Amino acid sequence: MNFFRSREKCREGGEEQKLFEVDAPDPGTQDAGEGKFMATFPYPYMNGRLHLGHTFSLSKCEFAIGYQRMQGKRCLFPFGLHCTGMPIKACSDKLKREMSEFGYPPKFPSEEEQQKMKLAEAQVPDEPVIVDKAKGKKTKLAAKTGGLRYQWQIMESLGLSDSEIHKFADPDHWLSYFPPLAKEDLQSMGVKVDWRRTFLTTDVNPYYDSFVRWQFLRLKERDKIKFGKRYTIFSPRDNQPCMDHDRSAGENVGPQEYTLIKMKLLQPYPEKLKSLEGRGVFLVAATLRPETMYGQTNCWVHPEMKYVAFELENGDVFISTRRAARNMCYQDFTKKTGDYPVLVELVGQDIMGVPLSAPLTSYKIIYTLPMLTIKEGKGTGIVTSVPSDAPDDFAALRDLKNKQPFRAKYHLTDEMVLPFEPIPIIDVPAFGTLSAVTACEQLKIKSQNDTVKLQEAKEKVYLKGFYEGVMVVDDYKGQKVQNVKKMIQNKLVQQKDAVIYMEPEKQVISRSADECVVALCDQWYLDYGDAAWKDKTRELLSCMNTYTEDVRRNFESTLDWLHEYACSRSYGLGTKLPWDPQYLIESLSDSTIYMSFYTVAHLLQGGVFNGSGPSPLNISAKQMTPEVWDYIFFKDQAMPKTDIPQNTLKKLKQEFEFWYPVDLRASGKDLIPNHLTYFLYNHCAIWPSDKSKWPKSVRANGFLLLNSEKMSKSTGNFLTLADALKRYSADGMRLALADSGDTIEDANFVEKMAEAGLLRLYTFLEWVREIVANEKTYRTGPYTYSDRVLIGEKVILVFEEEALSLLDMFQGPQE
Ligand code: ANZ
Repeated sequence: MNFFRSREKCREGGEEQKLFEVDAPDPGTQDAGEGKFMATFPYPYMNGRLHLGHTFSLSKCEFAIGYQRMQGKRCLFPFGLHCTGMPIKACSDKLKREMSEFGYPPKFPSEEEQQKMKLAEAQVPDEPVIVDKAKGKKTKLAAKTGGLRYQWQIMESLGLSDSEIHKFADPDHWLSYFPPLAKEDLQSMGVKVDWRRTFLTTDVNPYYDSFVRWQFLRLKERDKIKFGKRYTIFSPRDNQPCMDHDRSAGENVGPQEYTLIKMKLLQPYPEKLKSLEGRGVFLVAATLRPETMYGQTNCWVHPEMKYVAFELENGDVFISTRRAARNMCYQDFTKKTGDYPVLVELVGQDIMGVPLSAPLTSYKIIYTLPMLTIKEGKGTGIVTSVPSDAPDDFAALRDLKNKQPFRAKYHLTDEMVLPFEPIPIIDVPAFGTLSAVTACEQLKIKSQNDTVKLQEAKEKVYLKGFYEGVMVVDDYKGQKVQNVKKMIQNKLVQQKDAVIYMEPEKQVISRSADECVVALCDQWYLDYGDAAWKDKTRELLSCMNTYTEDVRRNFESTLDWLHEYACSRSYGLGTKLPWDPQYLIESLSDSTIYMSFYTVAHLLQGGVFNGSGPSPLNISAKQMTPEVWDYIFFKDQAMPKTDIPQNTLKKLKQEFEFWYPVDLRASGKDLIPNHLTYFLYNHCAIWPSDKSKWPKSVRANGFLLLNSEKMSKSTGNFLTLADALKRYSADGMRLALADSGDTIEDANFVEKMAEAGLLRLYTFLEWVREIVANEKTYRTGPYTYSDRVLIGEKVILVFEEEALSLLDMFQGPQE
């Protein structure tokens, strides 16, 4: 009985695989099927084995393909493997460094020594480490921070021996090692994949490489790719932009813009700053509310926080935290990018009670005063105070006014504090012209330590202030806050009283364990902010099935904020930009329309991952010119000039025409704000007027929990695909996957479910074996009435409408 042969047996015979090798029907032949269905899963990154999380998402394609096949459709499930980007190269470089420093096999310092080194490193968290690839010394820091483990030890934990590990110092080794394992694991799971179409990305595969170059040439011609200085999340250690895939923390975090208010230090300079006499020295405060600068009464510094006075390009001096200075030196503030010359190191108390001149406020002189809730990780650590509109500021100023000992503690005189009253600048309906004061009174806030109530007060007044607030200061009397915010910011910048400053919205850590900054970088970028392109993508979204409204809303909100996206980089693996080959195309940019490559991959590249086998249609990668790709992918193209025979070209085009568009793309929901949105954008850019090539549906699932807990390598609650197969067999695992969950909420793989499923299958198999073995002992002869009822019922269940006509076939000999 064929049905019960094991997957292994089928695989050995090659039957199962061949079953899923599907081509477009020959032209002119009547296709008996009910149409076609193509499902794709984002090709996984080849720096390790596939795990159960991958398996869960790809099972959505697998099950859809199974279902659609039963509907009689011609179904295609192709499966590529991604190698583009930084991590593989970064890991192989780490191995190289570890071997050069610790020998082969490496003798690492003991845990205790590592701990000490880590502590020593932690002393200088803000020091930028310049990566000098030629010299091993400085870069070795990169290999060690962020955990005690060395790359070598990580490889050991994958079960690799020393003699194998050293080979991974060559990035190409990763590309020959992991892809066959991915394929083997997936085959053991029995996925319905057409393996002839599998490929690797990067220039190790000249066919894919040529395809991506074609895509980028066309994007550039269509003005989708631009060049210029952009604010980008950047890793000083790696000396290049740090995109989502290259981060160990801070996914989807972008640059946050602040207005940096320059508060000029007045004479006499404090002791510590005497050496700067004669220079323009500014305390700089980061604010999101430039329109409130009319109401400044003082400037906050944290008495114990460390600050630096550093030199700007024009010779002026700024005072801020090191962290902020490090950001500024990548934004053209200082003479040399990446360098902020520190003139004086300070703590807050060194600059307490100093006189300042601040822009727009009616107080000619204001003073620095202490605030203990200033955060080190935000802005510059210097905060301007607007007690009329900021509850925190009002509470802190009132504390100082009410408590003489508090003033004395920080050596402040009464004149620095007592004369300063909140200035009415904005009228907020229901709160009046001193909204922060009103809110603090209403909530009975006693001091700056009432943090919970202060938070509530801020929530109350900020939103209302922004949407409904009206200016009362002379310059902008009667105008809405919303409308003047940008105008006032521009005015401050033009008067040189403020500058624009950027920093990551939240902390971003690169995979090389570096805290990232925002840098102005010359780069090629995809202009996802372009209004026309965005509108087209919205149009695509409106005709696409997202299965749930959640997913659609998620796409919509991404479209609202998405802007330029840097697509070039200088380190890693990938395809070179055709017109500027010093750059590589990064991993979220070479992965947007590659599903179209699947339709022809098996005809171009030999059945080997990187296309190094003989080409089935005898086409070399060199022959795949941009015009040939145009012919395959675009409607109504004339035959290109090429020595590829016309029939061969037609065959390629026909495969594409038959399989495209993608009917289903399934992935984790975390890819909606990046990969999946880029996927939509790029389909619009490449096929702007041929909607028949636009994706039909995207299905996004939640994360997979394992036995109701987060999957994590570090806690051990983790299963690779190979582990799961070993434990539960393909069928046990597949049953539990199907049962894990179907929505955008987190799904749950329950091991008991897999075991129970396996047991039930086993019992069923035993029962069948028994029945088959005892076949001889059963009643034979003509069908009884009951036999026919039973058969009839089965047929109805299986075929429903067609049942009646089919019943004739089961008449059998009459009683
Ligand atoms: C003037 C102002 C007026 C402010 C006003 C607020 C309201 P979010 O929105 O959380 O990003 N700030 C800046 N750096 C800070 C730091 N290191 N620690 C604590 N507070 C800091 O906060 C931005 C606002 O928080 C900034 O805008 C600044 O106060 C303060 F009616 O400036 B604001």
